[in-house]
Amino acid sequence: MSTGTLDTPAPRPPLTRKDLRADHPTWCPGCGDFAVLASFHRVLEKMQLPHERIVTLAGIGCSSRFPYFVNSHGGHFIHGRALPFASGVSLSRDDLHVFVFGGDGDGFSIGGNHLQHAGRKNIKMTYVIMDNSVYGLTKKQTSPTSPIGFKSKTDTTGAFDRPINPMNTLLASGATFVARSHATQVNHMVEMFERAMKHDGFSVIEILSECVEFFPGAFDTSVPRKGGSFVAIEEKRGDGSPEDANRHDPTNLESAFALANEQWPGVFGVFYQVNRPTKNALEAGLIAKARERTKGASDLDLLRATFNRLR
Ligand SMILES: Cc1ncc(C[n+]2csc(CCOP(=O)(O)OP(=O)(O)O)c2C)c(N)n1
Ligand code: SF4
Repeated sequence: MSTGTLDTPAPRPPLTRKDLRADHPTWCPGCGDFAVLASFHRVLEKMQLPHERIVTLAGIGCSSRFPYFVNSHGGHFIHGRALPFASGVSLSRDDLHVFVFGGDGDGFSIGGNHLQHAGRKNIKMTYVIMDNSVYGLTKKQTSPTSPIGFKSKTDTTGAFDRPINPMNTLLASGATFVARSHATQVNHMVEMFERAMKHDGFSVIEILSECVEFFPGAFDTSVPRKGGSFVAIEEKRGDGSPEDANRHDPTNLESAFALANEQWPGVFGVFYQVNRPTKNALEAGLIAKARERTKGASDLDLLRATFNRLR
């Protein structure tokens, strides 16, 4: 077998799920996050993305432990602050595929402001929010998606604040790919991951993922564990059939908001997907123009020139 040379590296054996696993997950037995991780390993295996091009980042929370369990570059940041870090990685290394993982608290509460900015700037990355409607790691506090009446350590007599609507929030952020899935639906999660990864822009998937310890049954009333009433969005196929008129057009923001406002838990799938220039591409264009203007000066020359101007 050829071992390759510096100029012609040896062909790499295909990546397997085993190669993609890292530490043994430490979640409670039965936690929905296990299935999200299994689906992620499956999609990486399917897409054969080399390890060195994958970056998995997270904030703090049970779901945010995700990067420990994926064999890739990765990092764990302050609660709610993974998105700014991920934005920096994505903008400086466009060749990497950046993933961010976290919970509903991390994404919609303490990190909610970052979501708005990553969305409106359309920074290239895939953000996965594992929504369990509770703060799991800190042992049962009300989260922004907890329903009214939910009894927790912060609302001992039942929550009375109106919960946010995650899909409305994600659509309003300006994200160019917005989808929802459910942790009992492995094939569906794989499909959503794959489509999000292929999207050129800020893609975000909310996955309903049960916390069996502090909010068991959060999604059971309408979506039984085995996915009995799991309803996938039917997207327009443009096949000219009469039924196509009633199918969802994911490029239509108004229809996406209408789906988001359906009775809980509504439907699952791609709510919205459009192409809009990414900040990565816009910045690259700006840098190329600057290089042209400065006749190929090095970064150091440019830095020196800037300092000299400021002096
Ligand atoms: C600045 C800051 N505030 C609060 C905390 C405490 N804290 C850690 S994780 C967490 C919430 C986790 O909930 P969520 O993001 O929904 O993730 P889950 O554990 O449910 O997956 C909180 C409040 C912290 N670590 N840092
Ligand atoms: S506390 Fe809940 S979210 Fe955290 S690992 Fe256990 S089941 Fe999962």
